[in-house]
Amino acid sequence: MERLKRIAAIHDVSGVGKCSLTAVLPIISAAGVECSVMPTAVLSTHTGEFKNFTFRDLTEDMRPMAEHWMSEGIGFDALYSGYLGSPGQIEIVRDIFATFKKRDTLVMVDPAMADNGRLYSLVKPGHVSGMAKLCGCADLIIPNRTEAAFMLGREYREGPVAKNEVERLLLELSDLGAKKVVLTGVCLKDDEIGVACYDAKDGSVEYIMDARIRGMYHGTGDVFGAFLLGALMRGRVLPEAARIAVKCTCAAIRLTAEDGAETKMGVRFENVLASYGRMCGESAELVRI
Ligand code: PXL
Repeated sequence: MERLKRIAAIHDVSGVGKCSLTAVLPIISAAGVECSVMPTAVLSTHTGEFKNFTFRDLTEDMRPMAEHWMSEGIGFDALYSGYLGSPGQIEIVRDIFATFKKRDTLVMVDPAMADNGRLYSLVKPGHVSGMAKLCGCADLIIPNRTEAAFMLGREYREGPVAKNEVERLLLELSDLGAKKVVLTGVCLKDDEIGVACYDAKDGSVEYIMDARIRGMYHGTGDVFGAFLLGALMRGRVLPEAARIAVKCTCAAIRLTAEDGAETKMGVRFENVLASYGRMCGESAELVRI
């Protein structure tokens, strides 16, 4: 039997709204990969569109959790960070990467802090530069266009962008230190949305696009990141994993649009998990019961 891969997901728990760990955990599991978690905070909901949410900071627990994992000899095939509550947490995550990264460990950073031209409501000064530094410790980063603009000190413009502009962003993002970049929210034509994948090893750029559905759907960055990492852990190369992740994320958005649910409640990824599991798994791992 193939060894079960294990990743550590370092994100918050937003109780309602299907982002961060409530999305990452089921998706990574559906890929047939073990998902260990380090919750950075517990909130009643995510911070977008909801008001009066609770926020319990877990910064104090992060180093002791990592130390315990070390003392138990626990290792990970990938380390995946997402929404972090403060610049202090970003520093702790950098140390955790340095401690747990081995030769074959994939470090994936989603600098989850902004969307649609704006920083998330709790993001404070120092967060953007801290995230840019954290991206420098990663093998793969997956910013959206707003996060890319903030980290590079560039202006964010809505709507379609030219390929040469996307490719300049990819190069500058890679200069932060990560060899591989997947830029999300890329729109070349008005009716399409997708991602651009860059690999500094050979300079390759691949665009993976799907039909665009209008509206601002929450948690899509986290859902995409989890679909991507699960497929990577199951041996898919980056463009192939990105193709799976775009397909599954767009399918979940389409289902949400058809269902008419409030966009702040997150996307209907649940109905996509079975197909995703099939896309990730070789037949040998699809245990029939
Ligand atoms: O990555 C999305 C996300 C995760 N966690 C929290 C958030 C958001 C987006 O708003 O507020 C707490």
